[in-house]
Amino acid sequence: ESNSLISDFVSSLSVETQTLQNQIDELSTFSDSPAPSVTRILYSEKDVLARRYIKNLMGLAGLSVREDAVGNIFGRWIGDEPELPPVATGSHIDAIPYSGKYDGVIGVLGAIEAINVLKRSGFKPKRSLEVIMFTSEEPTRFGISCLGSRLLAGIETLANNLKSTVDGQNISFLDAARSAGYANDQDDLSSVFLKKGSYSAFIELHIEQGPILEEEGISIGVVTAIAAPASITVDFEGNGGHAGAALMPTRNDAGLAAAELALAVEKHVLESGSIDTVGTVGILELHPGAINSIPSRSHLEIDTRDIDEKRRNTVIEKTHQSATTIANKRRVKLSEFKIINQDPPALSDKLIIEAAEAASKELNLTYKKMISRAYHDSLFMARISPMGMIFIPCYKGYSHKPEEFSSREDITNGVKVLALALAKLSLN
Ligand code: HGY
Ligand code: MN
Ligand code: MN
Ligand code: MN
Repeated sequence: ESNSLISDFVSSLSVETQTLQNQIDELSTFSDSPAPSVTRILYSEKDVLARRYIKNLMGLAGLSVREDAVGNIFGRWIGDEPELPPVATGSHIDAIPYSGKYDGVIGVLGAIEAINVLKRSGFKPKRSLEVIMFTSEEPTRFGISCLGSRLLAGIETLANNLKSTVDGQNISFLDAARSAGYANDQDDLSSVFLKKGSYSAFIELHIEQGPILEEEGISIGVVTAIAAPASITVDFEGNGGHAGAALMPTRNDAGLAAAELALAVEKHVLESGSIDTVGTVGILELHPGAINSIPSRSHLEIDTRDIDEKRRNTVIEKTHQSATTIANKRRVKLSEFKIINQDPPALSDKLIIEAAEAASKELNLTYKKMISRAYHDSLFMARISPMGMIFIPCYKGYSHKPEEFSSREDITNGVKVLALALAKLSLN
């Protein structure tokens, strides 16, 4: 009896794919770089327009909308037992420079559509269902990844540091937040903190940002763990000088120190002995940046991750040693070696993994358990709630570049699995 009920319910789930695709396309127009790339930086005018777009869709879905002091946006579908901790889902819509239009967006627009799918099917939630649009998952403006979800997870040091944090144009975090209409009445951001147990489950839908699902022809990824991310900023200082007149033995070239450290990062990552260790120098700036002026200052930002936290920390230690050795050898000053974040990995909750697996099976979709090498807001939601993630394939695993793409079919599958998993978790 219940099996046929379930199969009737499952077959009643219908996604308005064209509408969702139109929304993905429309949201991507709120960008500071030309299509097909997307650039949407925290609290920028395009970010504010995109936020308004999301709030409007939440309203149309019948959700009650609230925003917190840093602009995390919550859309809640009140359930029959509203006093129980709700089930939450969500992701981010900020986009790093010249990236794509699916990273994060699938987990926000797709989540709102999953709510609409359930409403259209006549489903009645027991636990309320809440869609969260997290503020600033990307580190672009203030150098801090998952800023909104770190605050929701109650990270005090971050709340304090943000009072004195400025961006590359020397605009303070609080001024930037206020320019977007947030943080008006307070410097104290602890109002953002959520208590542990605020949600009975948090599950995020996201593109894989890797090639595995597409290569293996599998429709759904059920994430079992999220790799441990870390980021470091480094500054070197030398004398600089004239590119023609300063002879080589007299130089202390901050640019070459940076170049040597970048290669040292690659060396320390490769000597970890595991394919799961990665390291990237995505930012390398030289001052004054003139062809005929020896760099007097250099600034690098290093991103290193591993599913094994100890191995990742070894890379950080070795990189610090190399920075000191290189500075001495080249007679430059290591004026900054600052670890911005050094986070542990997070494990998904068994019950949420099971809900995503059961949903995939009932929808006759192939699925695979896998780790997430990219970080997500789920990494920090895991500190205050049982966490899980659902992946959909993306073209050649491309992400953080304009060629990022997921097919309508894969997006539809992901939204259906999310809707069914949310229904199961809501009735728990
Ligand atoms: O970098 C990351 O892992 C995420 O996509 N921002
Ligand atoms: Mn990203
Ligand atoms: Mn993302
Ligand atoms: Mn610096």
